[in-house]
Amino acid sequence: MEYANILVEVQGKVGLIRLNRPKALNALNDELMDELGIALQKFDADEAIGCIVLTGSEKAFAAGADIGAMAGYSYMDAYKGDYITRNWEQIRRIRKPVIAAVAGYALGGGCELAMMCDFIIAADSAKFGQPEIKLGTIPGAGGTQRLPRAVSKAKAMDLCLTARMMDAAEAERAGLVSRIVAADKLIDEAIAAATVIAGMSLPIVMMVKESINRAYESTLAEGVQFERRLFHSTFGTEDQKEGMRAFIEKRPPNFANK
Ligand code: CO8
Repeated sequence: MEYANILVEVQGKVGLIRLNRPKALNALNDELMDELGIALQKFDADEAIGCIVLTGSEKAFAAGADIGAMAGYSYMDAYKGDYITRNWEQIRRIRKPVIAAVAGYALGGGCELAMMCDFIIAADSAKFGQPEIKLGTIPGAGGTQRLPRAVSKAKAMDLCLTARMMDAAEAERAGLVSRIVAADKLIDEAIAAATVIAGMSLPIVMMVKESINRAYESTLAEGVQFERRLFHSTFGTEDQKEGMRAFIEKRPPNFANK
């Protein structure tokens, strides 16, 4: 399929999606989000893909939802048409891991999109923020919900109320990003991390993702119980047999993804 707002390629077992509206710093409009949803779904369904990387340009992961597209909306436009918001949840339905590789601006909806991914690798040039308050609106894709879970209430309040940007070092200290890499190595490092993941057993990878995400939706006791049941279920897979046998035989595992 031809996309107008994203670029899609495959590197080994990794699906790479680049947001590609350079003139608007990858501002996120419905067309882009529709294409992103389709590309993510295709990689999720593709047995040759084990992990997905989502990135932007050197200057911007994404500078937010498209302000020009939504500036004139009435309440009824936004509510009835579900414009802007209708296709943002697609990424949460993806069962394979999605890594956000962020360089430059990740603002507003761009920061929210990065936070919807499973983890964020940041270039040293990355800047995160929720500046919606300056536009007379508030974050609408989880900024007030995922940010406090990721970085604490204090920092989330600070960012959302002052609209200031947080650089990569602060974002790593705060726990928003898992690692920082040199900007010119961002894609290589993200692909390398994704390739490591894609070399694991896919069903077990999916269980890890499901179980960690459950931590956000349950009490600790429920989450631990959920994890225990998934742990037990791994003993019904061929890959657990292969993984443990390979360890005992002092060789790398060769997972069958079963
Ligand atoms: N929307 C539309 N166009 C944008 C956006 C945007 N968010 N950001 C930048 N652009 C455009 C600019 O208008 C400009 O276009 P043009 O050249 O035609 O004038 C081009 O990109 C380059 O931008 P600048 O000239 O401003 O570049 P600078 O390097 O001077 O500044 C900044 C870069 C600081 C990133 C600046 O562009 C900026 O502040 N952008 C807006 C950031 C922002 O406010 N983001 C939040 C948007 S609201 C939002 O995201 C709500 C999310 C709700 C999601 C709900 C879905 C479920």
